[in-house]
This record gives sequence, structure tokens and C-alpha cells, in this order.
Amino acid sequence: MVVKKNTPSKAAKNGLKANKDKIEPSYTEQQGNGGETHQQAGGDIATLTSAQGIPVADDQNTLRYGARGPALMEDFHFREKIFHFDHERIPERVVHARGYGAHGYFELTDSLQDVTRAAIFQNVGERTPAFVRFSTVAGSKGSFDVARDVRGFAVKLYTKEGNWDLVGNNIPVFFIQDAIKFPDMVHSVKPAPDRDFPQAQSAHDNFWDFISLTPESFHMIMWVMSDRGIPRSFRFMEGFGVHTFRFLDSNDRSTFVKFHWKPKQGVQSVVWNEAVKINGADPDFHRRDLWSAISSGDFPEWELGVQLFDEEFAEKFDFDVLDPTKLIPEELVPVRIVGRLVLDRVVDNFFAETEQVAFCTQNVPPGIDFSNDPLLQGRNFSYLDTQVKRLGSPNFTHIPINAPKCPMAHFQQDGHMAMHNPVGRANYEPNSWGAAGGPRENPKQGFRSFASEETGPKRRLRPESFSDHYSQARQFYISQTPIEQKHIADGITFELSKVERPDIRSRVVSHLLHIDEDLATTVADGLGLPLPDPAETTQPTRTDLPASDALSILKNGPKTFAGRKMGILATDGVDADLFVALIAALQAEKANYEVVAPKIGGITLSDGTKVAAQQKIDGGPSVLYDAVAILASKEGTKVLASNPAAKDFLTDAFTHCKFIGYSAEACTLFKKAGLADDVDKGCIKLGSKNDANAFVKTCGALRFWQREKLD
Ligand code: HDE
Repeated sequence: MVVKKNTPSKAAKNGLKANKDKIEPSYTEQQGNGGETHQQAGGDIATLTSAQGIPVADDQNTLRYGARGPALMEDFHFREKIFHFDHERIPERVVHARGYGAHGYFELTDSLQDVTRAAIFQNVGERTPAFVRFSTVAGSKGSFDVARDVRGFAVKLYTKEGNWDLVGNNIPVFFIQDAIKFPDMVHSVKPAPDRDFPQAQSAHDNFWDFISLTPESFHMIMWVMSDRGIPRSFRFMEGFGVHTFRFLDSNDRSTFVKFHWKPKQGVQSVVWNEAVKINGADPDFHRRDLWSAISSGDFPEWELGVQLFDEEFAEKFDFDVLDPTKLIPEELVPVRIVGRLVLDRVVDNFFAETEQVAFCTQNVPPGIDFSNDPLLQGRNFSYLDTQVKRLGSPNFTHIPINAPKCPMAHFQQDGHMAMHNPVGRANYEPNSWGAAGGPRENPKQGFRSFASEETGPKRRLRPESFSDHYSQARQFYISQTPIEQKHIADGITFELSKVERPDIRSRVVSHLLHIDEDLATTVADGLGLPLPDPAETTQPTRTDLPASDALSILKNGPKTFAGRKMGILATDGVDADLFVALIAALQAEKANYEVVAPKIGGITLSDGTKVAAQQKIDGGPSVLYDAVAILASKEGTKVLASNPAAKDFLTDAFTHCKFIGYSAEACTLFKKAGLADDVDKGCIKLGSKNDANAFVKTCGALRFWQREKLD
């Protein structure tokens, strides 16, 4: 019998050759030994080695006895390779499992020296390295991006006096008031224990059962059911520290502070029907967006704002500043902008950085301190635990992404995977070895807690000052535009229509009656449900809280199409002048585009120019774009009219209130899509190249909301 040795295919070899210049070293040492490339033996291409550095001669065949005989235990290369593969996974985060991170910096633009001694807030112009991880909460690591959910907005700031983790969300309030309810809340939204579904969604019995029995959650519910729960991308979200924190100045004088991140790109969301379709078309929609923006040099940026207030304000404010289900309206305490956060570098390795980054609310530098918010207190307890479980060792701070970038000196030692251990003789303190005895405490520069005075009996209780659950929910609702209010009603109706038990649906509506009667009636009507009695409550809803414009997305929308993406559905033979003018207008506006064509090979313009396509029509539905243009020749329109995906492209863009530019020849597609009678001012005919600029400017409004009928 002839024994043939299995060798890499010709194509694989050619591929290697063709990409020779691009081939990265297969393994780069993580920081710790200077980040040098590990192997460079011989020729242009590095020789494959084992993890021990032994050069590998054959990576295609296991060592075996005879041609068809058993594998041999002696095959250390096979053993090591499979062993390592078997151990590649670490537990995913118990919440916020699906996330995406990037590097950047924070730059101070307004000194906060007057209220905090934190090093990061002293010198205007100083930059502090940052790593940010955005996430959904409920879904597992492999779930889709555009779930209706809260988004995590966790920022690690590598300050000169240690790491500061501001572990926030894109919503300024939370579901619960006491950390002891967190496991229940999370269990209720995650898949049920018996069937292990639904995944990454809240539209089910367990979640709404818990919510309907937890009236304190209703303010947060209004936010999650609003368009804030389905952001367009991470770049277009606000971030909030949620809890009240303290700043401490050099005399340990305390000022309360709430943190805000405001996106320079503006806040923007998608609509629900669109979200559902995006998740099918591109489950990685948000991570792809962040990766593409940063890779193309369009660096997303947020302003850091602070709301500062003192005990006196806290005393007279309508709600308890320690209650995390409440916010402080910006009209009452303005947000002072003090810096900017820029994300300008994607990760080199997702696992090493984004997966292994470990945030802890306890990580605060001198000058920043906690308040007694019971949720924050519980979080301070929780995060260390979860990191040890996930990363497997108390030495997770030795992983480069978690290590401070300022000097560290302590006597902690050993443990799994310890990379830095004390040197010299003394590993304890106090000691009498003088300077050789290692670091000492520093009462002047070191972290000091605020010396608050606490009194009261030890017991379990929810303070009376936390008992108003509906007034701010109502305030949020009345601050929205009619379109946004409609989306909230639609969102709740959709979710409850997936709830099987009518009594749970009814119980939710009984709470909505305390928030807004019209909202409750609309939802009940949408469900075909008789209006229940209002839920029992000890606190009547306050109707004197004024609307706060800052709470609406649409009242604060961006006025430009910059950073947004147009989908240009184009065919062969399309007017070259018009096509070129549209691209130029988009580029002038700093907007992006993709060409969507019947064939991925691209199109030929009327003047014979070939243009590459980025998407074939069925792979590039209009839900992936902020606005669309349909540029077709007469012949090309016929091709589109017979293509169901092209009709969907148009009808979806229309249904989702997007601006639609179209060449005169593309009119036929409106007819074929059944929209001939519906053409409105959001559908803009591009008669000549001169219309392109005006069209792109119009797209700055992002949606033509007039199209969405209000009942
Ligand atoms: Fe978290 N949360 N959380 N959380 N949280 C975690 O830590 C927890 C809460 C937030 O991108 C866990 O590393 C408790 C509020 C973000 O890595 C865990 C309570 C807010 C992230 C944990 C809360 C957050 C987490 C899970 C109730 C907004 C992702 C994995 C008291 C202000 C960070 C991990 C990342 C992650 C506990 C409530 C934000 C288990 C006990 C409120 C953005 O430690």
C-alpha cells in the first residue's frame, strides 16, 4: 500500500505566498516581556512552534503507528495543541456578556480642582488613557446586537493615581433600588431554567411578571421601552454613571456628583421593526459599526459632563439622591462639560482586551468616593467576585488590559499566574528594613474615604424617601415628542403581546395607569384587554413635575448626516453625473455609503465607469442604512422591479421613515412596491446632479417622521 502524506493544499500554500507581506506572527507575547515577536526562525515566514518554542515539522498529521494505526501518546505537539484548544473558553459574564471595546483617551477641558483632588481632573489639556466596553445586558456572548435592552457603558480610565472604572449604562436610572434584588431581576429576564429561552429579549412572561410585581422598576421600564432601548449604535448613545458619587477636594470637603457621557455624534435610535430585521441581516451591527468607524479614522467622541450639588440641594430635592431609580433633571442641576473621551484605536485581540477587561465599581482614585446608594454599595461587593470567577485568579490585575499604567507597589504576592511578585527580603509591613523594606502608606496622597456620620438601628428596610415609583416615570413620558410616546406605547404593547398570561399583562397596565392614562388605555386597547383598576400605591403620582427636554432623543437630534451611512441601490447604466455628485455630497458631509447592486461584482455607470459594490441586494437590506438612494437606469429599474429584495429595500426604508432619494427612472419601483400613491416629501426625486447636495442635507434630519401616522 502506498502511504500518502497529507500536505497543505496548493491553494493554501499559494494563499500564504500571496499574503506573505501581510502575515502576522502567529503569536505575539503579551506585554511583560516587551511585546517582542516570539519567533522568526528562517526564511520570510516564521517557523511554527509549540508553546514551548519547539519548531514543528508537520502540523497536518498526528503521530501514529503504521499508516492506519492508533495515535501515539508520545505526540506532544498534538497533545499540547488540543489541550490548549480545550481550554480556550472562560465563563462569559453573568450579565453584559456580549460586549465590544475600544481604546482611546480622556482629555480634560475644564479643571475641577475646586471640587476634587482627583489627578485626572486637575490639569486642562491632560490626556488619560481609556478603555471602553459597551454591552447588552441580557443576551449571551453570541447573541445579536440590536436587542431591546439596556446598554452597558463601562469606562476604564488609567489615571496617574490608579484605575478609575466608571461602570455605567446608557440609561440614567435602574430597575431596582436594592442590590439584593439583582439576581431576581436578572434571572427573570434571562432564559427560563427549564427551556433555556427566550434569548436576549425581555418580551416574555418571567420578565414582565417580575416587573409587574416590582413597581420601583417602572421609571426604568419607560426608558427601556422607549427608543433608548434600541440604539442605532454605540456611537450614538449617551452614558450615565447612574448613582450619586462624591467628589472630595484636598480638604476632604464633599460635593455630590452624577456623571454623564454625551455623544458628539448626537443620540440616535432605530425603530423596532427595523431592529428585528437588522438582527437577521447583521447580528454584529453595533460592533461592526464601532470597528468600521474607528478603523476609518472617524473617531467617536463623548463629552464628560458632571452634575454637581451639595447636601443642601440633596435635602430639598423632590426625591432621594441615593435612590438609583431617580434622576436629577438637567434643568434643575445643569450638566457642566469638563472633558472629552475619544475612541481612536481598535483592539489587537478581542479576547485579551475586551473579554478579559475587568471593571470594578470599587476602583476609584483619591478625590472620588461613593455615596450610600444601596445599589452602588451592593455593586462594590459584587464585581471583584465576578472577576475572580471569570478570570480564574486574584491576579487578574496583572493582565495588561487591567493593569494600571501608573507605578504600583504593594506586598500582594503569588496565586495563579502571578506575573509580578515582591522582590527582596521584606514582603510585609510595618518592617524595619528602611528603603529596602518596600513601599509605605502615605496619609497625605493616599485614598481617604469621606468621613460621613451614620446613625440608626440595624435593620432591613426600604426608606420612605424611596417610595414614589411613578412620578419620574410620568415626567419622562411627558417629556417625549408624540412620536416617541407612540413608540413607548408600541414597545410595551409588543412586549406584553408576547406574554402568555393575561393576568400579568393586566398587572402591568394597572401600573401604567399611574403614569399616564392615555398610555395605559392605548396599551390595553392594543392588547384587547379590559382596563384594570390602578395598582395599589401609597404614593399618588405627582403631576407638577415639568417636562424635561433633555430626556427626549428627538428634541436633541443631530442636524447633520455626518457619520451616518447611506445605502445606494444602483444598477448598470445609471447616470454617471448623478452618481458621482451624490458620492461627492456624502463625502463633503463626512458621511459614509455602500453601493448595493444586483451583483456583488458591481455596476457600470452611463459613461462606462465601473463601480464596485459592497453588497448584493439581498445581503444589504435598507435596514442597515440611515437613508437610501435608488439610482437606476431604465433597464436597471426593470431588473430591480423583478427582485423581491429590491422591493423590500424600498418598502422597509419607507416604513422606517427614512429619506429616500431616487432617480427619475426608479419611479417604477415605487409602483411595483405598491407605494406609488404614498410618495411624500421624504421621497426626493434626484432629477439632476444638482439635487444631490440638497438631498444629503435633508438626510441630516435622519427620519421623515411625518410619515408615521399618529392615531
Ligand atoms: Fe453591573 N455587573 N451590577 N450594573 N454592570 C456586572 O460584572 C451588578 C448595575 C454594569 O463591560 C458584572 O464583570 C450588581 C448597574 C456594566 O465588563 C457583575 C448590580 C449598572 C457591566 C455586576 C449591578 C451596571 C456590568 C457581571 C446591582 C449601571 C459590564 C460581569 C446592584 C450603572 C462591564 C462583570 C463590562 C457587569 C453586578 C447593577 C453596569 C455581576 C450586583 C446599576 C456596564 O459584577
